[in-house]
Amino acid sequence: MKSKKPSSLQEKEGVPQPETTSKSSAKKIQNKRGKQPSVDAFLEGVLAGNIPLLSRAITLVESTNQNHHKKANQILEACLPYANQSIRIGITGVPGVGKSTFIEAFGKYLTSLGKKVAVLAVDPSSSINKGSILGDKTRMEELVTDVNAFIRPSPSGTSLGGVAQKTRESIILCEAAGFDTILIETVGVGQSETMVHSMVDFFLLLKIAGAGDELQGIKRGIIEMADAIVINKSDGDNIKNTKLAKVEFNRALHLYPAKESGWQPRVITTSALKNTGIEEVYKMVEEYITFTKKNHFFDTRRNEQNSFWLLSTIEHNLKNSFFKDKEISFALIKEIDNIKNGVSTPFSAAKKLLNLYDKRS
Ligand SMILES: Nc1nc2c(ncn2[C@@H]2O[C@H](COP(=O)(O)OP(=O)(O)O)[C@@H](O)[C@H]2O)c(=O)[nH]1
Ligand SMILES: [Mg+2]
Repeated sequence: MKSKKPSSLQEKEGVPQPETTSKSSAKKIQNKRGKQPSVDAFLEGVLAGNIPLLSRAITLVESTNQNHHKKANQILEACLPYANQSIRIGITGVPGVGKSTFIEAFGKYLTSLGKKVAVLAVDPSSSINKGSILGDKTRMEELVTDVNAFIRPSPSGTSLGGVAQKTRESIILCEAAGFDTILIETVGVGQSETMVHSMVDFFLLLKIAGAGDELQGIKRGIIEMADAIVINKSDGDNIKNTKLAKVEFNRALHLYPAKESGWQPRVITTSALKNTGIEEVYKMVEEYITFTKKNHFFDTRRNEQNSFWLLSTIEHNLKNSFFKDKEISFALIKEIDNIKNGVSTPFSAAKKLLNLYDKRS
């Protein structure tokens, strides 16, 4: 939504604005925020763990405005030397399984150990169903107010790849801001688990006990990615069922090929609501980190992930810069016509356009 009046709220253009913003409170925020800080000021703020500045840096990352992008990239680059020092944990599971409640319990446990926890999300549905973010925050009532926790809802975007890219970049900012544990929530929709898996050290699948065949309805690929299956809602009348499910999952997991990490995935029962099993999950994650650091899988995988990020960022940026170029767009339309009229082939047209792009850049 574009504002016609000039605004001192610099990150407005290219950032989806809530429709219900009250004009007077918007004015107050604008006055408070003033002009957009410089890259150096952003860096200083992020490194000092300044939450408002961290949030604004993430907003720049999420923005579709080219100027914001440029600045975001400069901030990210400057933050890189300070990133990479955290443990990144991915949490997936179908809606209603208790991810947000689990993150509240797990996050609170982590901050009680003196850790700083950032909660990010990759939720391709959240841009359509914005209400879910609000629901999540109310499930994280205590974590939201915890000074050692930072919760950021899923960025909106048209493509899952775009959403994931923004979350990846936000990880770097959060790490530079001193967050040592990054939790990334995702729903079992589309390929979002694969995306999250490509940016975390430990991948946790949340489940609830079903009736009978526990593996039914779970995509095989997700089980293969999981380093642990946590059967949640193990409380009240459900304890017996979760115990049975645990036995069955353990048996099933042994049928899967060994993981590259050498880690044997575990099954743990929890009640996020009653706060049981949470410590056990953390101890397991710690054990995994020690294990994979010792056998060098941890670093190998991070390096692989970094190469993947590098390549996908190049791809993303090249594509953007190519298609956003006005001269290219004009020439592209012409070439499409040429192909239609049999004057040119797709290959020679592509070559011509790429040559034109080369000359311009
Ligand atoms: N009994 C019980 N209910 C839970 C537990 N964890 C979550 N819930 C409930 O399950 C519902 C969905 O939880 P939520 O955290 O929003 O799930 P999400 O959609 O996966 O994020 C809520 O009503 C929670 O109170 C648990 O351990 N035990
Ligand atoms: Mg949730």
